[in-house]
Amino acid sequence: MSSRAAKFILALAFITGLTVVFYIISDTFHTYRGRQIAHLHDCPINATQDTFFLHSFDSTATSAKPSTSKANVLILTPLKDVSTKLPLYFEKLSQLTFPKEHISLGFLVTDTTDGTIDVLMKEVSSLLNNGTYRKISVFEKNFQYFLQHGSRHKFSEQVRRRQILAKSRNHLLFSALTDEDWVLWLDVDIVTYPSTMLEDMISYDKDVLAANVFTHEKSTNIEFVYDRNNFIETWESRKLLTTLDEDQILVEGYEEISTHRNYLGDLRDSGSDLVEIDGVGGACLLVRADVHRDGGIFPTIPIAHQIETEGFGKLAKKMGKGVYGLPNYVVYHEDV
Ligand SMILES: Nc1nc2c(ncn2[C@@H]2O[C@H](COP(=O)(O)OP(=O)(O)O)[C@@H](O)[C@H]2O)c(=O)[nH]1
Ligand SMILES: [Mg+2]
Repeated sequence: MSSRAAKFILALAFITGLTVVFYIISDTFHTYRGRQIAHLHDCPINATQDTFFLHSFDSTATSAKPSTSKANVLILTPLKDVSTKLPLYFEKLSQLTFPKEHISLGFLVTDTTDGTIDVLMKEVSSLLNNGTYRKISVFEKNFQYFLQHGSRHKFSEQVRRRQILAKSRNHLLFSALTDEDWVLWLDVDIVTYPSTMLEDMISYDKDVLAANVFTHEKSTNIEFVYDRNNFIETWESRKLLTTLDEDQILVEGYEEISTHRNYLGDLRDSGSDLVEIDGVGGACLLVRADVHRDGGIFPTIPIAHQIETEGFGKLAKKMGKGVYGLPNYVVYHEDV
């Protein structure tokens, strides 16, 4: 064989090799982009070759690009028996003006008895076909905790209910968060919010930021504060805290226990645009993703006498993070 022919064959082999490597890399990248659905059936997800890649948090410089529309946001919603609520939830999401290619969605379905998973999979499948969002992940995790929907606000059920919800949020967070800059916790039954909500809330550039959640009474249409987990400690409430047993857990909005706190809801139209708060609700809550990565989870045992989202607020403060609420940025829970 002439040396020219040998060089030609060598060059051809080199180009073929490069093409194969390129396809492997692009396929890995596509799989990582994750337009796929994972189920979490009480078993660990194994790392496969498909998910093996290096992502440097230093090179993304998460804190340097928080307020740009190039930031990536993960919207997380825990779900339980909400098949009838999903269509409106997805319709509202579709109206967000934040670029969809920078929005990931994550769901965790628990102990469902009403076909929530089937409805969710149908909604998600049509979104995947349209290639609308950056990534969509669906997980299922059952706790064998069944409660009549109408009994969910009974005082006696609160600690158990909130512990399960805390576990659900943690499982969802640990499973869905990858490289995003922000996490928006959004309950499925938050039915009215501005389409610019992500841009608006991110622009405050706070570690933890709660919108003010109101609702209407069904029969009278009277508006009132829904989420009392967005609270501010007072002199009196701090005094009460010093009298409690170490493992005693407080919950808001029950006449069985008066906590003496002030609520974000009551500061609406007070003239302040942004206030520091102590406890947070998870109905509509923006969190800098690094707060979660630094250790901010939803406690199932009391942190400063609080669990779940209020416990997260307390924990974030103890971690030195800024925890704020927006008195005049009102979103609405479905009528009650
Ligand atoms: N995965 C999961 N989601 C839950 C559970 N309980 C409630 N949810 C969801 O968590 C969010 C808040 O629950 P909800 O009952 O509306 O709380 P409330 O409005 O504060 O009474 C909603 O999106 C529910 O569908 C649970 O045990 N597991
Ligand atoms: Mg609700």
